Amino acid sequence: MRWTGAFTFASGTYAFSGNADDGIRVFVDGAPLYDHWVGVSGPYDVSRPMAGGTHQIKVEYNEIAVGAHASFSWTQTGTNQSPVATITAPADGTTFAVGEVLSFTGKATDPEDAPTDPGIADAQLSWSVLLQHCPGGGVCHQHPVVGVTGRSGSFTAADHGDDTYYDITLTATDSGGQTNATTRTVRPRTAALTLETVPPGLQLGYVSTNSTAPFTRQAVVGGQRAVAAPSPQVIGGLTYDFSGWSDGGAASHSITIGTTPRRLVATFTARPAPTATITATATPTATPTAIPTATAIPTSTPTATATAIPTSTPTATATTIPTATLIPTAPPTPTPAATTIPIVIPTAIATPTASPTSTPTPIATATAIPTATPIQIPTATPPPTATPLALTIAPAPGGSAGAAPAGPYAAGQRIVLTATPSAGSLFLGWQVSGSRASPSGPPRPLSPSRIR
Ligand SMILES: [Ca+2]
Repeated sequence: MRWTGAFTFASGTYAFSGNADDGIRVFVDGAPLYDHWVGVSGPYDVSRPMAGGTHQIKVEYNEIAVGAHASFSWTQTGTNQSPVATITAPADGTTFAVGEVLSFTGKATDPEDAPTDPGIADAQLSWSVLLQHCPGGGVCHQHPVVGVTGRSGSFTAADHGDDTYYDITLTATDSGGQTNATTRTVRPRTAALTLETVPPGLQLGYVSTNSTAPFTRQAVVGGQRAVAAPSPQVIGGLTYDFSGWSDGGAASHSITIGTTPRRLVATFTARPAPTATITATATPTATPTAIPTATAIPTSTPTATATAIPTSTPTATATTIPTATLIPTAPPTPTPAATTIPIVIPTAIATPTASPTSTPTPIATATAIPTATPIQIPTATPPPTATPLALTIAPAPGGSAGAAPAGPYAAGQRIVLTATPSAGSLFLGWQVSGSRASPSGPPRPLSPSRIR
């Protein structure tokens, strides 16, 4: 007798149990769960984890004699716990050099499947080895190296350049599909490689990158590394040609990285400097640097004599032009002709007569620097300008006078005045009155006079 069916299970641990008076056997997904095919089974009970999902259950019954009964059932008894994977080799801290064989071993226990060593079956253990490459210590990318199943495996460390390491990962999977993974990182052993140039400061190549020497790189022991001396090179206006490496290698050659620090020197030879004559084609336009003026320190009090400089200009006061007065006389003379009298402007009028009204200030003082500082001479005061003269003509009764010419009048200028007597009047002359400016007081009146 056989019963089969597909059933959905939640992930967890299950107790499978039943009873049979004769033989019985149970399969889960084709794998035996319980097998008592011959004889009387009686009650049975099996506990195991089940992964979540659909599983095929098959129960077969073997009737032998007398009565016949068989039963089978299951119940979930708990959640499935994950296995615990452990890498036993290589040990933590293990390093490698290029070409070395790295072996790895591991195991896994599981609370439900195999709680004690040797743990779960080899087929439940899988390994992956990744080469991590992080150029310049930056972002890493991965290269798969190994993918195996079982308790152990090995691989040979490759020469993949500097900035590399291996991640060895063991993943354990229990019968319920729960997994657990652990990783061992294995880093390379390195040695310092210093590249120098003579003279220093020239470019050298390491692997595929040129850098200014000297510089040091941490290279993986056992690796082959390319070094190069580009030639020619120009630095500081001079051209350098490669001369030789300290290890005798060609300009570009490979070296094997040893276990100790190493120093490699590339020597360059400078070509003779050019001897071209330089001809100036332009006149320097730089502005000369100002030379500070030394300040002379007087050693004695200056004895310069002060020069009296007028600080104010005398004010010239114009002399009032005499006023003509027509003096009538009798008897009238028929049709008198107009009489003209030339007046000459005196030149003395424009001459300042006043004296300076303030005390002269000495130029030189105690701050004068006798040897270097020039004495500043005040600008000469322009000569006083004559104030324009005022000339008014007031005709006396008995005649009329022509208008006076417009001023101002220059010294020595001739001014013509006209006077016309009216009928019955006789021109006798001009009567002059006025005043002259005084430098020390009010204008002084002129003595009246008559001019014919
Ligand atoms: Ca488990």
